[in-house]
Amino acid sequence: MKISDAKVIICSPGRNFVTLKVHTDEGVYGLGDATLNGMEKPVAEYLENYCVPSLIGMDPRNTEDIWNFFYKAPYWKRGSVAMTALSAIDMALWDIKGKMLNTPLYNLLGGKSREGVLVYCHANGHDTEETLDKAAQMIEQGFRAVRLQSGIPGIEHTYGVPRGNKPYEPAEPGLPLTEYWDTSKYLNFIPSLFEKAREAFGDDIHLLHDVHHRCTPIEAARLAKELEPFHLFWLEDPVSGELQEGLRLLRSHSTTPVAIGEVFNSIYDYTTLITEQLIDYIRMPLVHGGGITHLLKVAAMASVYHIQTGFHGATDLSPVNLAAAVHFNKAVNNFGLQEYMPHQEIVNEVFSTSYNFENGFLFIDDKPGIGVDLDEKKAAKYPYRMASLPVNRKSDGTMFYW
Ligand code: KDG
Ligand code: MG
Repeated sequence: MKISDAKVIICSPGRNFVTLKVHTDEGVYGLGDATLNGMEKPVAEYLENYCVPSLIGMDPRNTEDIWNFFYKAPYWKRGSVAMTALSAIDMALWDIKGKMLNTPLYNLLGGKSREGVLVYCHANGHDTEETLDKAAQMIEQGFRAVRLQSGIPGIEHTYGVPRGNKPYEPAEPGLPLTEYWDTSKYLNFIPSLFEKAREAFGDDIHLLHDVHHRCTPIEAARLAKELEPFHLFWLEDPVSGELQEGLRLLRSHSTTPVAIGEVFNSIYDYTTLITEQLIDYIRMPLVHGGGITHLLKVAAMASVYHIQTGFHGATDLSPVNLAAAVHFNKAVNNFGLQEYMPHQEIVNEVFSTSYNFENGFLFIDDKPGIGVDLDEKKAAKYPYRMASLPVNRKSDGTMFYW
């Protein structure tokens, strides 16, 4: 069996998605998500100009060797662009494997550890009242875990809170906008949001919060400590995780669980965090972290240290990634929680999916492989539109971290 062709499809039903479609000489094809928000074209170029020429002629069943061909063998390795491209290749090959063996992906990863995958949704409001109203609506819809993000008094616009009544979308058309940030205003406000949320929703609902890497280690330690009475399911990206040792400070001050790594792309980003048990959940998603082959290894290493999966799953990751993540989480023993924000309705015109939400959980059907398809004619109706994530400056103008 040989790979006969591989095509990169970029479409923009409501937002940009990059999909790799790998064809074989036996007529079976597989899909992989290659979407990297704001950097869609570089991934597409990397795939088309570097990966696809080598991929053609390879035996798609050799997922391990092909993964290492694109990771270990190149002199220049890693980075978000290259790893997203590799993730897409890997996902597409596992999709083909499932279709060839006529079995859903989760069966190839160890079978069922559970039927449904617990998910969390987003409640994003301009202020406390709106955030809690949205959380109440989500709980009404059946969600058992809700992430709360709110506008901060004194900060003009807070990342992740939709402008006006637009749907959630952190990338804006064109070049990056500048947003301004004030950590002390943020730190003074957030504990009160969670205090009110616990008063409103009681103790049974899981509450989460994303810091988006905005704190220094000592600021993050203060926040995690002040949030302790409200028993968060996790505090996400409290610091920039690239300084893994920075997490030691937070850990020594607080028992608030920590999730890190949606911007990571290798097991080597996690070694200190995992082996020193400085985190509780790995956020690195299949689409940016080297696909199923690599995440199986990261999850296995994490499980030795009692750390669970908590994959990134915002709407800028395509339905192909989400479906693959549900299979993965259904299978691995150390699944923790999956992020789930339903895509806009228009996305379903292009992608037909295999998962459904019920009572706080995502379920996946038993279609072979990943179970998602893409209608190329419909995709062509929605051409790529340039959009970028914002950049951040402190209120005095200093360029700031993501
Ligand atoms: O493209 C970036 C977004 O996916 C990200 O900022 C959303 O932080 C996010 C999250 O946790 O979903
Ligand atoms: Mg995040």
